[in-house]
Amino acid sequence: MKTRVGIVGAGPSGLLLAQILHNEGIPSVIIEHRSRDYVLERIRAGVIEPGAVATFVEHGVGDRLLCEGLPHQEMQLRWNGQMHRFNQVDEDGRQLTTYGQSAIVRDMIEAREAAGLPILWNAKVDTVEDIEHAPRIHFTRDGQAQTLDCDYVAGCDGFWGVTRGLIPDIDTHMFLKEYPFSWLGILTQSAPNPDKRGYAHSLRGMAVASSRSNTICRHYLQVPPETDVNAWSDDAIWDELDLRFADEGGETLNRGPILSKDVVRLRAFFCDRMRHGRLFIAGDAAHIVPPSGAKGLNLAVGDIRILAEAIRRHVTAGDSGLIENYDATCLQRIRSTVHWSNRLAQTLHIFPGQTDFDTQMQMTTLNKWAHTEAGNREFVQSALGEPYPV
Ligand code: RFL
Repeated sequence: MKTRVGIVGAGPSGLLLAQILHNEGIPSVIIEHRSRDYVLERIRAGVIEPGAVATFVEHGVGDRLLCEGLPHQEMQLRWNGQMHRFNQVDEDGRQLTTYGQSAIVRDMIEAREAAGLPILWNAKVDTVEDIEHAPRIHFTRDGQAQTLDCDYVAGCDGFWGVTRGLIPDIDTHMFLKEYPFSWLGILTQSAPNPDKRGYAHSLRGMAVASSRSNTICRHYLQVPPETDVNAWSDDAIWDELDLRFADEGGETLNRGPILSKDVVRLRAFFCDRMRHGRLFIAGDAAHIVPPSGAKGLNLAVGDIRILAEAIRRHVTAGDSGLIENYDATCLQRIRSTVHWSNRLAQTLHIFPGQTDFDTQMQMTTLNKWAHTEAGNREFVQSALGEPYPV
């Protein structure tokens, strides 16, 4: 098999890259380890920056997002048992949109299938040879070893993928932080509470209440890192959410059947080398941010815009400028987004051994974001995301 761009992974990064390349008339093949159903059912991101929404719309996969996405004009953050409303619309009217990542992934898979373009499901990439000159991707499908020859390889295979490890000395280019806690997440069939949303800073640990639609919610609890999801009964999860969201009004969260439960470890990492020869890594393969910032998918969109444009310039005009500057261009946005996400995580969570002094410092930051003009502007701009360089 042969193509122009071999894409490893059918997550949001790989699918968006394939879509943009297709619109530019550049052929690609996506190789995905998991089944179509597995990829469609993976529950993840929900908060999308205006620049990412515009990117999906511009490339023909944003119609449903525009119709069904929920505008997100304010965020609620509570501490000391009091709710504070944060404006999330800037002076140009830009705002965030809530739309599940699985819905975006579905929209992009359906667009690709409607165009009759290839996604190889259940195909695990093992390695890539001759990365510097004529890349050949080796993968296993249905127990059979196969290869794909291409001019460029896009490593869109997430944090646990193989492509990052193909960049020489990558360990010395990686910056990693493991947070001393996890998030226990639940997907529930329940109506959102208009005044019990957003983040709760509580001495019991942070909590999040968010909605996917008018009948489906996604809530999280900060829990110790090695938490067994089965150790928490459904009632215990609801009770703990209510304790962390407690305020004077006494309102509790609307309860309903818990459709799924999971625990994710919080970490942040990025690497300052994202390219080797004709291999480029993007999205979660190159960086992870703690989910409190809701930035992972949005960062991936930034990388993919740059990568697609770099390949387009090289293919159509032989211009290798952006290819050579791929990591430096991506890193401008990555560094500041990792910085913001880490700051938010440090301010919202309760850390082991946290003292009253530490808690006072967190509240000073929260008060500044909520109640000063400069603090609020910083908060809104960081939440809405920086402009894309390309
Ligand atoms: P993905 O989504 O991990 O996809 C990688 C794909 O590569 C496949 N793969 C392979 N395929 C072939 N061969 C191999 N050897 C392979 N190894 C792996 C995998 O099966 C998979 O299909 O990475 P991608 O595309 O870069 O997308 C990144 C986003 O998924 C991620 O950043 C977001 O989900 C992060 N995130 C959020 N981002 C936001 O922008 N807004 C949010 O509100 C938001 N909420 C979240 C989140 C992530 C969360 N978790 C999972 C910690 C909430 C949570 C709880």
